[in-house]
Amino acid sequence: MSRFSRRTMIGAGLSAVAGASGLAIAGKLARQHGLIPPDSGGLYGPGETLTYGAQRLLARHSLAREFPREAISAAPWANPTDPPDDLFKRHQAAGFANWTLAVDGLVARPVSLSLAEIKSQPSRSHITMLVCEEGWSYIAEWTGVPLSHILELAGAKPEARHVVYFSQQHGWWDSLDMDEALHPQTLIAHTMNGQSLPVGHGGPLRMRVPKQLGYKNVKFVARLTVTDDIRKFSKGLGSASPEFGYSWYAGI
Ligand SMILES: Nc1nc2c(c(=O)[nH]1)N[C@H]1C(S)=C(S)[C@@H](COP(=O)(O)O)O[C@H]1N2
Ligand SMILES: [Mo]
Repeated sequence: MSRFSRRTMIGAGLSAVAGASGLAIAGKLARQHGLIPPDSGGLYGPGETLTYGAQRLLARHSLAREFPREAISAAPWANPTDPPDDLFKRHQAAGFANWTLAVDGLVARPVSLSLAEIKSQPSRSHITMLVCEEGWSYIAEWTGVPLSHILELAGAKPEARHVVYFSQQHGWWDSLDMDEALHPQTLIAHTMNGQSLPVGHGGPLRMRVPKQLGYKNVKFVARLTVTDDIRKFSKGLGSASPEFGYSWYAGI
């Protein structure tokens, strides 16, 4: 049986058993295939497992829709964020010349890359929609370094299971599984519509993961940690978002 039809069957199986004999069985099937999201406990846990499991089996290698240049939103409105702290303001005043992206954890070569070094890496662009769960969305051209390239540069180890990313803004962090981290459209974005990424949209560096909702697209990213144990971060839910009731997996 081909990989694809096998996946389709497992995915269809997940949805079917969810309806027929309850979420417990779907959860068991998902577990057998290693498809348990970090926020699988609690009231919404079985539903989270089902969504994540079915999506990862059926759609893991699909691309987010890319749009023609004419579709770029004229004046994208930046979602409000808390006012930046003093350290951020100092970086901003220095034109982010001293901004660094640290890469550590399960890597052969921990690195700390300056913004200039990031900008000199091979880049990729895509015109995609940023989708906020609260309804406001916009289309922009994003340019950045594929996260896969950064992981290769640092030498992510084979036992890596998640990439955790931290904002310089207190309280904002999230994670991706390795499939999503290595997805060709997942970028550490430094440029938006051909200009340095504005602070309002997360400059100087943000995670741009078009296959997930807006909140996974963390702004002001300063550190990446590669791990085989996502549960040891904070409350063990894989991100700050589930601590506030949002799903860890926010695939679209
Ligand atoms: N550090 C940080 N990252 C963040 C946020 C934030 O408040 N702080 N908001 C998130 C949410 S909820 C959304 S929808 C998008 C909004 O991105 P935009 O301002 O480019 O529209 O950024 C996400 N990343
Ligand atoms: Mo959002």
